Formats: sequence, C-alpha cells, structure tokens
Amino acid sequence: MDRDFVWGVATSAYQVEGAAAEGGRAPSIWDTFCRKPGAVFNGENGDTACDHYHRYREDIRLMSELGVGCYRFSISWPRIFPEKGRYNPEGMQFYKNVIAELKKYNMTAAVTLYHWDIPQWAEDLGGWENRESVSWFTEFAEKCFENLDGDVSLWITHNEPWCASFLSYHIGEHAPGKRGLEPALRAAHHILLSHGSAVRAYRAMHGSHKIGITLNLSPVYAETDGFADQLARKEKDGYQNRWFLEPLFCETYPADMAALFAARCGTRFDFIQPGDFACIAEPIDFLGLNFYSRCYVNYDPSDELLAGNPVSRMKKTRMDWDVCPETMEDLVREIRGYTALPIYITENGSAWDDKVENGRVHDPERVDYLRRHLEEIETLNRKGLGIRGYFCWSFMDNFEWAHGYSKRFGIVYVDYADQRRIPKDSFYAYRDCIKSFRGEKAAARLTGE
Ligand code: IFM
Repeated sequence: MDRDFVWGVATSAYQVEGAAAEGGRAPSIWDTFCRKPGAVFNGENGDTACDHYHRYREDIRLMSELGVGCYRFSISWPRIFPEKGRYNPEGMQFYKNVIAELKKYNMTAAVTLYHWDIPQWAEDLGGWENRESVSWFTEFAEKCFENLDGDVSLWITHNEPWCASFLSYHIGEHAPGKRGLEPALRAAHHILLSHGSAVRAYRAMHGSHKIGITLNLSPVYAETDGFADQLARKEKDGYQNRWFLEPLFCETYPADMAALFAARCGTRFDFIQPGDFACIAEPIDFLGLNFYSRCYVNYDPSDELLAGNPVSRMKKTRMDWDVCPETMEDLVREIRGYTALPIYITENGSAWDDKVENGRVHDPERVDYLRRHLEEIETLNRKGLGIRGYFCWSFMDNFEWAHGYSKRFGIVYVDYADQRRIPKDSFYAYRDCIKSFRGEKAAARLTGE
C-alpha cells in the first residue's frame, strides 16, 4: 500500500449515535420500524445505541490510538431537517464538533449523507417512492456541503443503495419494510437520481474535495457450470450488482434485468424520465465498495428471481456470510469492466460471538478475517487494481439493523449496560497492520509470520 493509502474506520448515525430525541432531531423510518412488532430482534432500537452523540470525544481519542487517518461516519438527515424545509443548525453543530475533534488528532472525515435514515416526515409523503425525494435529499446535501465541505475529504452520497431499495422495499427486512418489486425499483431509481443530483449540486457549489457513492457489491458464483445455475448467477449479479453499476457508469439499466423485472411485476418503468440517466451518471471522483462476502446460488424456479441458496461449505461469520477474501479479485475485475475510478473499501468486517474475559476480548476469527482481507487488497494493488483506502466496519459494536444488538462487528467492544469501550484483540491487530504498512515493512507482517 502506498503512503497515500487511507486507513480508516466506519460507523453510521443511527447505528451509533443514540440521543434520538436530542438536539432537535425528529424520527427517521428506523425509529418507526423498530417499534413495529417482530421487525427487529428483541424489539431493540437505536434510541441510545453507543451513545456516540455524547461520547464522540472519547471514541475519537481511541481512533487516534488506533492510528487511522480518517473516520467515516454518516449524517442523520432528521437531525438536519426535522421537518420538510426546516433546517436545524443545532443538528449540524454536532457534526461540526465531530470534525473539529478529528482535526485535533490530524484525522480527516469521510462523510456519508445517506445511511438509511430518511426522516419519517419524508416517508409520510411517500419516501423514496416519491420523485420529490430527489429535491428533499438535494436540499439536505447542499446544507451539509455548505457547512462542512472545508473539512471533509470524501463525500459519499449514498451507502449501499441496494439495501436502501431492494432490502427495504422488496425483501422488507429493513425500514420501511415494504414487500414489492415495483416499489423497490422506483425507490432505487429515485435514490440513484438523488445521488446524481447531489453530485451536480456539489460541483455547482465548487466543492473542493472528492465525491462518490458506496455500493455493496458481491461476486456471484453458481453451484455448477450447468445452464440453469449459470442463468441464476446472471440474475443474481443483475439484481445485486449490475442494477447499480450500469446506470452509474453506462447510463442505462441492464436490459436482461429490466425484462425480468417487467415480467415479474409488470412495471412500465414510468418513473424514468428523459435526462435521468445522464444525471445518475454524473461523473464522480471515486467508487466506494463495501465488501463482506460472496453470493452463492443455484437455479430455483420457485424464486421470483430464479436464484436459490445452495449450501456452501466455506467458513461462515455469525451473519452466516462466507469468509472468502480471495473472491475480491473477481469482483474488482468486474468493477474494472465499468470504471477505472479509484476504489475505496468503505466497509469490510465480520461479526463473531465476542465475550469479555478478564477485561479483554479475544477475537481471533475477526483478526484472521481482517488480516486476510488486507493481504488480499495488497495483492490486488500489486496487480494494479487501484484500491486507495480501507475502512474497517466497524469501529465499535453497534445496532445491526434488523438483528438489533445481537451481532457484534466492532473492533472495539461496547458494553451496552454501561457504555464501556473495550478494544478487542482485532483493534491491536489493525493498529499493528497500519503501523507496519505505514512503515512500508514487509507484507509478511500481515500474516503474523
Ligand atoms: O452494519 C451494516 C452497515 O450499516 C452497512 N453495511 C453492512 C454492515 C454489516 O451488516
């Protein structure tokens, strides 16, 4: 990794901040969703989460001990616009404070504008299914640019639009919990359009840093080479990856998927207007990639998208995701078919059953996962694949959406009873990796040899 490689950690507003009713914040769709019986594990919510809103100073000090140069966090939209058209400066002040604290330690900020917490007032007006969401989001983005651009090195318009659309409107596992293909396609389109619109607004304001978008992409593998399994592979790739890569980089949606979606839900794509694709494909400065695992499929005619889930024999994290760093190369090569832009790994990490023992948390599986992914990135960069930074997900354990607090992704353990932070072994392993890379020592250090 070269000297400019960005080392970071990531969190998101609803997952860590808490202070749900402070600083003039209004509810988001997640506050509502968490109250829906059965929607979230144990009926948990982000009211308090990691109390980062009050403890950000302590958290940033710990980040500085870790040695990262950049903190990726997201801005809670309902803190900034608690009502339609009403700006709340008190909400913005929190993020100014976070950035000022980072500066004390010579750290920079990577800011995500949308990490899934659209205000409830917007949802009441149709949320992402309403085309007006594009102008609501752009107004929010402009306020953030105006107030924070001086100190933000990377702007990420959206985090994982696949989750914000298909997982939330088609599969229904995330807020607002709808279950229809047509609403998901509509939401995905408006989210992408709002991305392009925010990028245009940033350029119009002569923003002085970099702006991009983060996708959660996975390389897709089929159980066999047979025709049917390969068809399922193509569909899954279209659903998960191409539906976002093609509009962003080719100004269109993939024709095979459009035909499949139209056959499945009868959509007429009437939410697409002239000029939309040019806006979505507005040039950006980088692509954020959240990489966790692969998709593994076989042909299942009973599935709406023809893709079933065969049993994979790979080691799995507590999310049941295959641990497969070696598959990153296939994914990055697929991305390189679309764009030569710099790539930042804006999230990568794993959930395990962590326990505190004598004041320490030993998490060898997370250490192994982290080292193997960093090694893989080093290999990809030696092959010239252009990865410019790595943000570990997550800095600390937090509210894992529909799983509540039952899944721990942090390299810092959070004791939710008293909000104590305990750096896990993986925290020290990551710190040593950063030191070792910064010192340009042999990559062998990564493998612990
Ligand atoms: O916790 C999430 C994060 O909010 C988005 N990317 C995946 C993480 C782990 O599931």
